[in-house]
Amino acid sequence: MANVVVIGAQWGDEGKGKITDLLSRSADVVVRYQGGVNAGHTVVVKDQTFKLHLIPSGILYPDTQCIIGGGTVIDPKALIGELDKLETLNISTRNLFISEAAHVTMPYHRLIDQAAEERRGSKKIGTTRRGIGPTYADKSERTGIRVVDLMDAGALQEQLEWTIQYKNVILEKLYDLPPLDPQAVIDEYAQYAERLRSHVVDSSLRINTAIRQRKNVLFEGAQGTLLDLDHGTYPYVTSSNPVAGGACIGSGIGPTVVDRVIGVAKAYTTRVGEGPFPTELTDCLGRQLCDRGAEFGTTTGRQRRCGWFDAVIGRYAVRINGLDCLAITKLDVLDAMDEIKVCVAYNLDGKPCHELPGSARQFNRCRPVYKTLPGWKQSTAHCRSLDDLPKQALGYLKFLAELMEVPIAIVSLGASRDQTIIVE
Ligand code: 2SA
Ligand code: MG
Repeated sequence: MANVVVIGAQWGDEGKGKITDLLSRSADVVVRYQGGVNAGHTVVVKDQTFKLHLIPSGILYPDTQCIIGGGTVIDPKALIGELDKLETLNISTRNLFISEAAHVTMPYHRLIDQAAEERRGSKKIGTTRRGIGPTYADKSERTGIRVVDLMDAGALQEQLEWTIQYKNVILEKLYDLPPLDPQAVIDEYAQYAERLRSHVVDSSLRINTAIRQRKNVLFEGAQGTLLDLDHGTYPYVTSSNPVAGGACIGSGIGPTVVDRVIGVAKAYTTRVGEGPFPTELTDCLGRQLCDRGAEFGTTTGRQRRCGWFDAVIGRYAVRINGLDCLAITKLDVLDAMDEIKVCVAYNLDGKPCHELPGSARQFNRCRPVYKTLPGWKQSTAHCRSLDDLPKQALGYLKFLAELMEVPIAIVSLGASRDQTIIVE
C-alpha cells in the first residue's frame, strides 16, 4: 500500500469516502489535507451509514490514526458535533489528531459566506455556506485564527477582540447584519478549545514520523480536481487545493514520499453548486441518474446536477494529479440505460476543443462531442470480478481507460464495502 493520495477526479462526490474507507483497511494513518465541513463523505458499513465532514474515513478502524492536517479549515462546533455523534455510535475517537496549524472557522466566516452568496444574486457560486471561502481568505490575508491560537486563551482573547471589531464593521456596514458580541464568541470558542485540546498535535511531525517508520499513510482528498482553487473552473471552485499536490502542502510532507496517486471518478458526472458543466443532462435522463444515484449533497442536501461521463475532464485530472490509476464508482447507476454517452471532446465556437478552456465563460460555451456505447440493461450490483460484468459494462470501462490512458484499479457497484471489484 505505501503512501497513497486519493483525490476526486471530477467536481467532488465521486465516492472517495467509500474508496478511502476500503484503502483505510491497510493504512496506519489517514490524513485529510484540505477543505473543511463543506465536505461530505458517506461510508456504509453493514447497515449503518456514516456521514463524515471533517473526520477522515479511517476513523471507523479502531487502530488507524486519523489526522486533520494543517491545510484544512476547522469549524470547532461542527467537529465536536461529529465527535459526539461517533462516540454515541461507540466509535472511538482517541486516534483522532488535529493539526495546530489548521485555521479555525469563526461565526463571522459563516455569516459572511452566507451574506456574500445572497449579494452575488445570479452570479452566486453555490457555496455550501459553511464559511470555507472567508476562512481561507483570512488565512491568505494573515488575519486568521489557527488551532494553536485557539488553544492559547491569552492569544485568542487578544486576536479575537481586534478581529471581531473589524468584522463587525463588515457585517453591519456592508451586509446590514447585527454585530457579534466579541466576549460571547471568545467564551464560546474557549469552551471548544477545552473539548478539542487533547487531540491537538504537530501533524506534520506525526505524519513524517509515521512515514520514516515505514507505516502506510493515506492522504484523503475532499471535493475534486475541477473544484481546485488553482486548477478548477474558477471562480466556481472551493478555496483550497483538492488536487494531489495539495496533499504535500496540507500535510507538510515532501512530494518524494508519495508512492501512488489514485483518482476517483463516477461512471457519470455530477456537480453541486453553480458553474459550467458541458455534459449536464437537464432532461429525464438527468433525473434518472439523480434518482438512481441518490444524488443529493451530503452536507447541504442540495440536489446535484447530473450528466454523462466527460473524458476531457478525466484526462485533465490525470494530468493535473499525475494519476497512476482510477477507481470508477457507481457503475451500477447506469444499469438501466439503453445507451450510454461519453464526452470525448468539445466543440467550442464551431471548432474542436480537446482540452479544458482557460475561462469559465469559454467553458460555458463548450458543447460535448459524444461517442455512444450500448447499455447492458441488467443489474451489476452483485458483480465481484470483471468476469462477472456484462460485456457492454466491461467495454464501457475499457473505453474509459483507453481515453484517459490510465488503468482502472477499482470498480464500485454500490455503497457497501463488498460491492467492489479490485482489478488484479
Ligand atoms: P465552498 O462551500 O466554498 O467550498 O463551495 C464552493 C464550491 O465547492 C463546491 N463544494 C462541493 N461540491 C461537491 N461536494 C461537496 N461536499 C458536499 C457533498 C456538498 C453538499 O459531499 O455533497 O452537501 O452540498 C462540496 N463542498 C464544496 C460547492 O458546491 C461550490 O460549488
Ligand atoms: Mg461528498
